[in-house]
Amino acid sequence: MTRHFLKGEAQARFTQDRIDVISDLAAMAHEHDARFMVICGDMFDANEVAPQTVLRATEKLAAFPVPVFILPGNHDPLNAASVYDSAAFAALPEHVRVLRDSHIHQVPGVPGVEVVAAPWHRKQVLSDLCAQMLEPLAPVKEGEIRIALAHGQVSSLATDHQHPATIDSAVVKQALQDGKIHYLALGDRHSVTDCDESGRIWYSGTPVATDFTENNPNQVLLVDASVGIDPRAQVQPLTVGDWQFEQLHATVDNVADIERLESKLADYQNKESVIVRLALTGALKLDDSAALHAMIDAKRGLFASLRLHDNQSDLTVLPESLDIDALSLSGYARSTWDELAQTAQGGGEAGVLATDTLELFYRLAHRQRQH
Ligand SMILES: [Mn+2]
Repeated sequence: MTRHFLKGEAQARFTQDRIDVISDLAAMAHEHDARFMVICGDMFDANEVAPQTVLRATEKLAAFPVPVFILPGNHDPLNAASVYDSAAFAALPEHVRVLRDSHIHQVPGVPGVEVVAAPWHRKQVLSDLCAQMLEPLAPVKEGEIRIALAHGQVSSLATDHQHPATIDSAVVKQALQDGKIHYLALGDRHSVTDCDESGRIWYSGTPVATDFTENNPNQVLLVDASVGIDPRAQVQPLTVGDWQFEQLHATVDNVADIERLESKLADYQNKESVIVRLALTGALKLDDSAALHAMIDAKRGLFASLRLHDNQSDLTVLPESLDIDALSLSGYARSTWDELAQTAQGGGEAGVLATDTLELFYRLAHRQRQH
């Protein structure tokens, strides 16, 4: 997954961590004595993912200590270009299974437990694949357990109820009541979400955070069905990933505000895996604005990414507020400064440009004086 705000080593680390999480999950499966794992779609961002990523991911899947079931989602559907038809997947051992149809699959080594799935065959679908999977199912035999896997928006949470691919919650609830399935594992939403009071319909979120919009990312769900999944599955979110996407809102009007922001930034742990987007509002004197930008520049290297979010920031710089004599400018530099200051006070597009130039000028002159 390429993130435009991640440069060089941070991007490489992010990509590798998203692969390494498979090994972390394997260790957790072992630690918690999980009997199998399900991945509910969008394991890959796209079918056109780098071959290196596929190779590295499949090698880790091959080493997984328990069976793994993979559901193709809308980002990695089973179309003509499917990543799941690549040589790397063809070479995987039997215990890693891509769910290509809605047949019932017994879980190897776990008698009486089965999975059934609704894979995506194209990027866009125009029907409720989950309802289609559930419809023909007979009730599960006494004492057996059936876990269903589906991908997409569920109607109880959907903002777009009219979309034909929306998973109808009522149909799922009926299937649970009829004993056709015991639990629906959902993918697509990157936030851990308990979708129903029955506690048997969950999104597991994403094991590694990928965006600012996610709630509860970096999780995986441990679902305990061993004591009979009725009346309520025991679902325990476990933390796995450690990437953080943080949008930091702050008002900065003076030096004290800048110091407060600096100490907030200092408080982050594992900064190399934290992506910060600053949404700043305020009116700063020119020298304070220069100090703010110098502070951000100085901290930037600590973080995976640290930048001002232009769309959500509203910083006004007050060029006339600067005590120019403090800079001891003279001659050509002084006359250039005065000219820029005049343009800045004229406002408009030229004024904004002149203010930016003054700020840069100030930072350079200030730095010069410190040396
Ligand atoms: Mn999806």
